[in-house]
Amino acid sequence: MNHPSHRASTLFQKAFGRAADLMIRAPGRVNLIGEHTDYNDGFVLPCAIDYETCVAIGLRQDATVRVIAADYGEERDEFSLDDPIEHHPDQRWSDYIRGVVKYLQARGQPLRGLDLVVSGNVPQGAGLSSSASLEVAIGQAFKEALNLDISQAEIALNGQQAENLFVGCNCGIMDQMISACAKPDHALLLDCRSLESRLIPMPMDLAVLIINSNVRRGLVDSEYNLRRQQCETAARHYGVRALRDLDDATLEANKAGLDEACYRRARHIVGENGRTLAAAEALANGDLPRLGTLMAESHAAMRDDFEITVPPIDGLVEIIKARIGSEGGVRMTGGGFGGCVVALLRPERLNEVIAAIELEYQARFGLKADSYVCRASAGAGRL
Ligand code: GAF
Repeated sequence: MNHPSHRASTLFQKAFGRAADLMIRAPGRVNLIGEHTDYNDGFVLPCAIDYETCVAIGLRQDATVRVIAADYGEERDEFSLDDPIEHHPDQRWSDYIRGVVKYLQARGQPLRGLDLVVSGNVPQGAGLSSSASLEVAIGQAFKEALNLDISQAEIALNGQQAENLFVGCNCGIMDQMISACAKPDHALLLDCRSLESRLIPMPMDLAVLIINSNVRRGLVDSEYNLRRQQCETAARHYGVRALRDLDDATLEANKAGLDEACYRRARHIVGENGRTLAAAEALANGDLPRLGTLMAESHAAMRDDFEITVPPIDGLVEIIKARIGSEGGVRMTGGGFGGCVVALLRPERLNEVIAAIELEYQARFGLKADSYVCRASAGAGRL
């Protein structure tokens, strides 16, 4: 009843006095391993989740785009495709729509106006890519409604371009790619340089548990940008195009003269790329002990070398790890400084793990966590 597709279609009928012509959805994501590797041309292993942004769409014959944000007090935006697309003076959510449309136009896509109602249930500010799912949803809406000749990868790149150049957040390509290209019950091993990917089936007897720490994320953008700069500094120091091209031996042999923090950032990236490739194999083989070890190493590197975790997140990982044992793994997921932890575990352990979180997390950190049991879902498409 309260699903975003229902909210969007009901509001469309109420606001525009007719039924929507079509509906589309685009999911959020959880990254299983491979953190901050995407903008270093490296590897990531995300899956889409069954939390999504939905758009109810009405066709128009003119160049006007009208949008209603169901979850933002039904605020409205309206702009014309015949005028240069600028920022909305005070509605930040509008930038995601306007940016995506602006760059679709810049790619030479033949656009016409649409009526859109948007609603989503991806937790916002939790590191589960609510922004990317919105960008991809809008790109997909135009693709499906106007039969645009545009690939899913290009929808993703267009969304990233909007986020980088119009919204002003310097993200990599992971979130938009998984939202646009995911397949149900699979994770996606993505090479962020070539954009080649390999689908990795999720074992049937493996549950995906996401726990939102509900830590208010501060300084995310500035710390994110700082990590990017430090990685670029390290790549320049080693004389490689991106840290993707650095190996362990060179990392150690040529570190003299590199700032200590930049060296540790590079050490995380080099290790994380190897761990991500190994984790894809472990997942494909259903090797949960190996997967657990790799996820633990990933978390430790994010905590000690990349320095993007916070104490409540480290605490959540400890609480969960103690319950999972060697049959699965747990680590922080996403950009860092709060947000979520992801655990891969046997379904029969879910109740015990969730109960332990409820008991121990609040007692230790004075915060209440939210747990989501997710299914690896499909990428953007029609509903
Ligand atoms: C955020 C960014 F948007 C991604 O591109 C990625 O860098 C991630 O942080 C960290 O792995 O989600």
